[in-house]
Amino acid sequence: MKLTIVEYPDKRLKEKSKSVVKFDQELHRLLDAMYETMVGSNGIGLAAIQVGHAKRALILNIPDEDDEQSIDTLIEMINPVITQTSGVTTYQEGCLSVPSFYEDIDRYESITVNYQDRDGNTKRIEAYGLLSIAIQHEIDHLEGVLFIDKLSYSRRKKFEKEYKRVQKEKKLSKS
Ligand code: QAP
Ligand code: CO
Repeated sequence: MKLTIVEYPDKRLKEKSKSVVKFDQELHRLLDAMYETMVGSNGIGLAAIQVGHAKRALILNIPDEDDEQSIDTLIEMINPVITQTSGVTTYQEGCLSVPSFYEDIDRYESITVNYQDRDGNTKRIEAYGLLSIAIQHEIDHLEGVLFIDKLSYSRRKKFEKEYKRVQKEKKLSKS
């Protein structure tokens, strides 16, 4: 089932998500619905809070070297924890919860992440490139942090102005 994406400035995006303790059918249904929602919105990453569930769960679907995005490249992370970081990199990020806005954000270049899969099995991944950036972006969602929260004061002001203008235009085009 395709779910509704929570959009900024909805307060739910500031919530800190809770650890998952039950790896049951309810969790599996949520993850399946998140996948459908992400793919249907042309996203490459989605955290549970973006569909209104404050659970430490996220999914990623980064296209591979052949630029193929499919169920094969899907990664589901439950209760992820970054255990190692190195280097710094900058990437122009966007977010399904902040539509039509993109800004350069600094992230760690590579990270090691411990997490659980949908059945509760412990996993570890070493990530670099776009996958590393996407994981950091999604883990921020679990803490109630958006990429726009990382902007300098002046860029944030510019964002608020631009975003309000676009929201107004959207409303007008609907009425
Ligand atoms: C997070 O972002 C991310 O504004 C995932 O109109 C960001 O899937 C990972 C999207 C940067 C790695 C690098 C955004 C789709 C999708 C939009 C997304 C839009 C349509 C964003
Ligand atoms: Co996001």
